Amino acid sequence: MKLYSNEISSASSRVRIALAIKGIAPEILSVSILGPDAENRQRDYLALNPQGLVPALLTENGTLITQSLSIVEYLDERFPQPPLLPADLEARAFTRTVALAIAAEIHALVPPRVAAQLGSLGLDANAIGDWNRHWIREGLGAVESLLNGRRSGRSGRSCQYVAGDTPTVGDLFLFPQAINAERAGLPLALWPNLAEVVNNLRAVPAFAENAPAPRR
Ligand SMILES: N[C@@H](CCC(=O)N[C@@H](CS)C(=O)NCC(=O)O)C(=O)O
Repeated sequence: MKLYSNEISSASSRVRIALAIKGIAPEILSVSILGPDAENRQRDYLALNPQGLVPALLTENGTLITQSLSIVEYLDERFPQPPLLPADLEARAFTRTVALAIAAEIHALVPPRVAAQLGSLGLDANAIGDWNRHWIREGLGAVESLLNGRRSGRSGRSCQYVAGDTPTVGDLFLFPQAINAERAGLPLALWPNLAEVVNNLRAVPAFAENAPAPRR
């Protein structure tokens, strides 16, 4: 397998964490995503992945799988141990809810292509930073409420990670987004339940070693 990825990309980080948890090391092909010459917007990459995004996983059969949640679930079904989805049906739904609350409601509003478009409409770097912080703060505030309900809900006991005492897909999506929130100037102390989960994840090597790199 080959993974098209970028070191600063939080969506790529989700997949790299999943691969590390599974103990799989495909060839990693770096695709640049910033600036006018970004490789993800070049004809060659668009011919492979018409969405022009990373991550993308090329299987041994030559099939390209895009969208981080699809890639993570493909890896989980193909390499079932250790599982990235909880056995409990409601916990499975919950961890996917957290993943999508991040991928669809936060990340989709703050990637480089959105910043570039805002810039072309006249927003300066400060205004774009405010835009990013707004959506991250609002989105992670909602995730905090979800985690609060989950951790002190029906079972009455809190769990170490998003949906239990082993990391699941929601953790793969939460961790990179939380790291980027801190880098954008939003301290995790704003969200105590989320901060506790993220601090637990920092101690897991698969997470610590595959966090998105800072932008230079
Ligand atoms: N929903 C996609 C999002 C992928 C995505 O937006 N990736 C970013 C990097 S984190 C990217 O390729 N950005 C390029 C751009 O915005 O031009 C997924 O989960 O895989």
